[in-house]
Amino acid sequence: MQKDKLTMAIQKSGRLSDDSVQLLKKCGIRIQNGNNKLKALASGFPLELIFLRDDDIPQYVEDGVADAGILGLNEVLEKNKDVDLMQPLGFSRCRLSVAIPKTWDYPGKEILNGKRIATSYPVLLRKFLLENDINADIHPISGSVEVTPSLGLADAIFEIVSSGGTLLSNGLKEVETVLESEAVLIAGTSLPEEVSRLLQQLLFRIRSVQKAANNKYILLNAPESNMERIIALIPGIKSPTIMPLVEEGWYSLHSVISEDDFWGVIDKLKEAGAEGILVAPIEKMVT
Ligand code: PRT
Ligand code: ZN
Repeated sequence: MQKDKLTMAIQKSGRLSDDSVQLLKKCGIRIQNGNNKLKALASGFPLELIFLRDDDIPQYVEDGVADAGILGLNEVLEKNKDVDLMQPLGFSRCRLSVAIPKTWDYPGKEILNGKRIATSYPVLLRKFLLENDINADIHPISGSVEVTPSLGLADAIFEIVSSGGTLLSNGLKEVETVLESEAVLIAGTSLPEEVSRLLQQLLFRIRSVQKAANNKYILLNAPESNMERIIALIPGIKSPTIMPLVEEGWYSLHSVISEDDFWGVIDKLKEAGAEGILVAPIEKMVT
């Protein structure tokens, strides 16, 4: 039977859940019966959701029970299943780092030789140690990794760090960042054609939402004499829209500007004589 829906696994409850649902919402997709069940149908897109622990998502996608899934890159790489990485999603950013007691000196990675390192990411830690020719003991542990050095169970740890607060309150310091992670969309490696087409449609919506979040709509008034200089600063998607003002020799310019360039460009626009600068968010951006 031909599949007429995309089946996607998202985290049932945890750090990724709300942002995953919010992302779908921004793509015009709503979940009909909440996440208190194992499955839910979505409206606004032919999508069925399965709610799982993030650890289980790569296996479900590899097995084809789910066509796609949303989870942290850290977990995807740790599980090392046969899945395709389709799209970084920009939320749940964190890093996977080595941390040691803050009283230790840290001349370099080599001091990890002979040490016991506790982690909930043994696969990624083993890879890091091998790549750096370090011979250390890996202590796999599933939670509260940060307390293991003070309990005498480990010398160092390899764990997720976000604000760094947990390390600090456990007397540890971060010494090596091994992986920068964020939520990603993964997919099965051999999806049926119809499902693959639906996945591309969903990716198109996600990328439009992401582009919009990275750009702002800008409106300003500019004197005719400086028009070329101002256009060069905010060239927009194709070119800016220019409309004459009632006041002779003045124009209104509408364009799009990247969030990253924003403050640098605003100063230059003012120097070039721009006035009445308005900046507005963009909800969706299709280019
Ligand atoms: O139940 P389930 O298995 O689904 O969830 P989980 O408990 O395994 O995962 P969850 O919900 O805690 O995290 C899901 C994903 O969020 C992770 O795989 C990461 O990709 C991402 N993420 C982002 C984080 C953090 N930030 C984070 N701060 N995951 C965990 N932490 C923990 C970390 O383990 C450490 O104990 O927070 C502590 C450090 O935080 P700071 O801010 O004190 O540095
Ligand atoms: Zn988990």
